[in-house]
Amino acid sequence: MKNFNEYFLMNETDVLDYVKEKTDLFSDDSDLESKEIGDGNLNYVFRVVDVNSDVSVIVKQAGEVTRISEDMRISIDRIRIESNILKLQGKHATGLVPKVYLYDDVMNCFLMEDLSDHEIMREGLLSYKIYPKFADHITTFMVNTLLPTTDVVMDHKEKKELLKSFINPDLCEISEELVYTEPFNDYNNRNLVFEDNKEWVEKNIYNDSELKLEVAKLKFAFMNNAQALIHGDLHTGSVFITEELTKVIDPEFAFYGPMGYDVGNVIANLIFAYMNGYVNDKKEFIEWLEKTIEEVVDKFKSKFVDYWKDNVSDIMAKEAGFMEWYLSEVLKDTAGVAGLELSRRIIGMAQVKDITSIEDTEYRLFAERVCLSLAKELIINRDKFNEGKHFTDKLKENVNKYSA
Ligand code: SR1
Ligand code: MG
Repeated sequence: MKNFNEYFLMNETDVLDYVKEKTDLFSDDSDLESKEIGDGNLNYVFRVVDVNSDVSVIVKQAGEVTRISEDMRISIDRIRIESNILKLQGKHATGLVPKVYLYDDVMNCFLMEDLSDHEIMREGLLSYKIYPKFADHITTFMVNTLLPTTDVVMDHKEKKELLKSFINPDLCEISEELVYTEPFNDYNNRNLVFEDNKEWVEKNIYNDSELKLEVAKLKFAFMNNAQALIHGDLHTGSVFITEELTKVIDPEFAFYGPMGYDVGNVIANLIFAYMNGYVNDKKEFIEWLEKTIEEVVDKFKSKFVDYWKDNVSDIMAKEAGFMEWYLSEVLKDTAGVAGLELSRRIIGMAQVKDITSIEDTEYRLFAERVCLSLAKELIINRDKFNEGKHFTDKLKENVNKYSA
């Protein structure tokens, strides 16, 4: 048996020895099996189960290169960030994230609650499943994890300490490149544009200088607005879900940034599911998504206001009109980021199955152009999206435009 005093990348067998050595979760007569189940772009995820008792655990380990590309070397410190933020989010939003059992700074891994009775939300959405409680759960998660980490609520010195411990340069660089830069110029020559859409993207995205100026403004806000401790990658692949329960996972991109980054990501990824449902004629599904997109915005706003009123601590933040101004800035960022996420998942290197699984070329082009045209409006006119309906009206307007 290997010892675990020096870092190496574990395989399925190593993980069995690891959990026996490091935890008392399993009894001596346990019969353990392990399987690598990770399907993300970065890390390795193992499920270990005792076939006799059904007790199980997840082991997540960071490798020194990413799974999506061996050329991308990123700090394995991301696993410390992920396990620490999960613990913090568990305090602020109890029941909405998995429990963390152990963090190991040598093996750069952590152990957490197994959620195998849940399903990755993107997969469920690809089977047109409806999750009636999602909007309520995700807005509680966002308000309860974002607002308490701001200067509005927190002691300012404590906030700065927290900010220091969540400095995450490598992962931020990935977002700065993949979200805020490459989709608009392909300067690293690794965008994955659907062949039949190349000319359209060239003309309508790469050559639109008004759009690129607005993206530049958003990029510098992402890098400089240390507003809240954000999840940093809140798409539907970062959510484990059932009809009743929602658990947010994979916060390795967490850092102090603009809170609209999280809200905008949620909205954009619901729009991808909507477009997939639309081209596959799933009426009930897209009606639920339309309502859900609206509720994500509107419930976020009302819960934000309630949380603010109960918890604001900074004396200047209590000035009349300040909360309204602050929230309108968050909503502006939300719209801008929704537009960025819609763009980068269609043009950039990290794509989403909701769109890439559309086999019919005409439908795929339709879905892509609706998303990209909507994206441009969200980015350029981001101050005009401050209610849920503003998002769905524009979505439907673009659907109608390209259906014609
Ligand atoms: C190199 S990682 C590519 C993407 O996967 C993650 O989930 C993030 O969204 C990142 O941008
Ligand atoms: Mg992830």
